[in-house]
Amino acid sequence: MSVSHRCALLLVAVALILAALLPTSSPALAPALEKPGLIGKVAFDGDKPDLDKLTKELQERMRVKDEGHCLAKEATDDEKSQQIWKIDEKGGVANVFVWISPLKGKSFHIDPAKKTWEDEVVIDQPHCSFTPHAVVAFPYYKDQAGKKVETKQKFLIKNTSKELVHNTSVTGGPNQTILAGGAPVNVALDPSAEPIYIKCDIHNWMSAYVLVLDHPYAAITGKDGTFRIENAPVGEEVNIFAWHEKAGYLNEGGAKGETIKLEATTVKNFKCKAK
Ligand SMILES: [Cu+2]
Repeated sequence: MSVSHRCALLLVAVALILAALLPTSSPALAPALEKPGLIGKVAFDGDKPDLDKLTKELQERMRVKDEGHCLAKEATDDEKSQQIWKIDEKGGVANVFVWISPLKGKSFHIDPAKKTWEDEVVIDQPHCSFTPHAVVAFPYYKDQAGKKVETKQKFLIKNTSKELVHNTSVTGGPNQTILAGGAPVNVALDPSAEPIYIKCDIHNWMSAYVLVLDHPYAAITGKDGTFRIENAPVGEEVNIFAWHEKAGYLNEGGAKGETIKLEATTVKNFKCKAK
């Protein structure tokens, strides 16, 4: 074989290897993946809501109720902005819950050695917004014998404000006044089909959401709209859900979920429209 033939064969081989390595879905939409898992992005689709108007309306309510604390210099811009829509300049939608569930009659095998969950999930109210606005809790799961196993994860709602009193009301959970710097409320909830609404009865614009699951396969989109669920059960068919507090379900099938098969790396993107 001539040198030029060998070079040509080598080039073809390199091209084939590169083609095999490149993912078929759009990699630009997905965050970097350290371990195998489920990744993707939620992107806004259509005309964006008037976020400045929503923020102005919120700040007016804050000003009337308690300007000094709610609009304090120390409060972050995020706390002083409308909480419903967090959309970045590239259309990434934050605070979207993405999770999976086993198909009917099946269950996930949870391996505590592959721990991805936090020991403590905390929502604070340092001024007049809950922060963070959206969290996932994983209080317990069932082992292969069907026995309930506590993860010992704590879900706390606290009030580190200097002077504000908040009344934390969790749908189906505690409804409790927390004084400034007071003892955190320990929230124990059972797994729910969709995120649970949390509000403050004193500042009635304050809202947050918690999704409670009996497995750890859930994520909340970050500022750029991307999410990552690590250690999801590869090879299994599952139902996937994506849910935004205003737009509702973004997946096909709505509350029933959208069935997908999990590969070693699965890219699943969603579009989100204003309602
Ligand atoms: Cu409050």
